[in-house]
Amino acid sequence: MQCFSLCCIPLVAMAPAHADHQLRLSFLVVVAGAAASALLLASPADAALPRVEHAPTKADGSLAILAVGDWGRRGQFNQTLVAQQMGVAGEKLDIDFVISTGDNIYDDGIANTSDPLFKESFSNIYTAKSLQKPWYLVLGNHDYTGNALAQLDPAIRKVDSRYTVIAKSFIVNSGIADFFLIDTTPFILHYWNNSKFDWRGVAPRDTYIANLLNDLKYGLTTSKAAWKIVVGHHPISSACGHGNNTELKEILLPVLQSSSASDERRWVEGMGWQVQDHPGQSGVPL
Ligand SMILES: *[C@@H]1O[C@H](CO)[C@@H](O)[C@H](O)[C@H]1NC(C)=O
Ligand SMILES: *[C@@H]1O[C@H](CO)[C@@H](O)[C@H](O)[C@H]1NC(C)=O
Ligand SMILES: *[C@@H]1O[C@H](CO)[C@@H](O)[C@H](O)[C@H]1NC(C)=O
Ligand SMILES: CC(=O)N[C@H]1CO[C@H](CO)[C@@H](O)[C@@H]1O
Repeated sequence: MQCFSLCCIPLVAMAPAHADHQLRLSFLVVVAGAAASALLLASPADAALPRVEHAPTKADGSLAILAVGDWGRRGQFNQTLVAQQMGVAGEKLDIDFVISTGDNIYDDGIANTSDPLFKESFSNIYTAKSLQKPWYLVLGNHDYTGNALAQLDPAIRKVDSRYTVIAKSFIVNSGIADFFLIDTTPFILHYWNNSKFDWRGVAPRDTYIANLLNDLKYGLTTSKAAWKIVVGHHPISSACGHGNNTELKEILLPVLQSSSASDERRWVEGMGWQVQDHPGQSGVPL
C-alpha cells in the first residue's frame, strides 16, 4: 500500500488482489484545498451508474492520470502556477485523462453554461498541450451552492469539449482501472441546513443516498478491472481542518468494505486499505 499525503489530502492506493494483474498506474495528485480524496479498492466492477468508456492507448495497457481538486479561482491562489506544473507533469507522463475531485469553480459554481467564470477558471487556465484530454469531474460543495446542474449540462462541452460530467455520479471504465466518481456532497448533513445548496434532483436525501450506494455496490462487485478507484470530494477521515466526515464513515465506508471481495484486504483506521500479501503493488508516487 502506498499512502500519499499532499497538504492534508489523502490518496490511498491499493494493489490488485491478483499478482497477474500487476500493471503500472501513475498518480500525480495535486490538490490546493482541504477536501478531496480518492480511494482505491482491491476487490474484484458495474451497472446502474452511467459510464464512460476510456480505453488506455499505451501499448502495455498502463494508465497515467492527473487528479486535481479545489481549483477554479480565475487563476488566482496559485491556480495558474499549479496548472503550468500539471502541464509539465502531464507531458512527462503522457497522461490519458484528468480527474477532478470537486470544488471545480469557486465560490458558488457557475450560474449557467455561458457564465464567463467557466472559461476564466478552466479553459483559459489549463492551456498546456498535455492537458487537452478529457477531464472527468465530480462536484464539490462549492459547485453546489449556486446552479448545481450547470456543470452537468451537455452544453458545457460546446464551450470546452474536455469537461465531462455525464452525471453527478458515474463510472469511467479504463481497461486496468474502473473509476467510480461519487457525489459526496449530499451525504454531509449540515449542508442540508444551508439554503444556498441546490438540491434539485437530489432531495429527499435518504432515497438519493440509498440508491447511490446500491449502484456503487453493484458497480464495485461486478467490476472486472484490476483496480477500482472510488473518487469523491469529501474524505472519510482526515487530520486537517475539515476533519473526519462521520456520515461517510458510517454509510459509505461499509459499502467500500463489503464490496471488497477478498480477505487479503483490510481497512486500517487512519491508514486505509491494506493488502498484506502484495506489499510491492501500488500506485507509483511521483
Ligand atoms: C449566465 O450567468 C452569467 C453570470 O451570472 C450572467 O451574466 C448571464 O446573464 C447568464 N446568462 C444567461 C443566458 O442566463
Ligand atoms: C440543522 O438545524 C436544526 C434546526 O436548527 C438543528 O437542530 C440541527 O442540529 C442542524 N443539523 C446539523 C447537522 O447541523
Ligand atoms: C478523526 O478520526 C480519527 C480516527 O477515528 C481520530 O483519531 C481523530 O481524532 C478524528 N479527528 C477529529 C478531528 O475528530
Ligand atoms: C507566486 C504566487 O503567485 N504566489 C501566490 C500564491 O497564493 C498566495 C495566496 O493567494 C499568494 O499570497 C501568493 O502571492
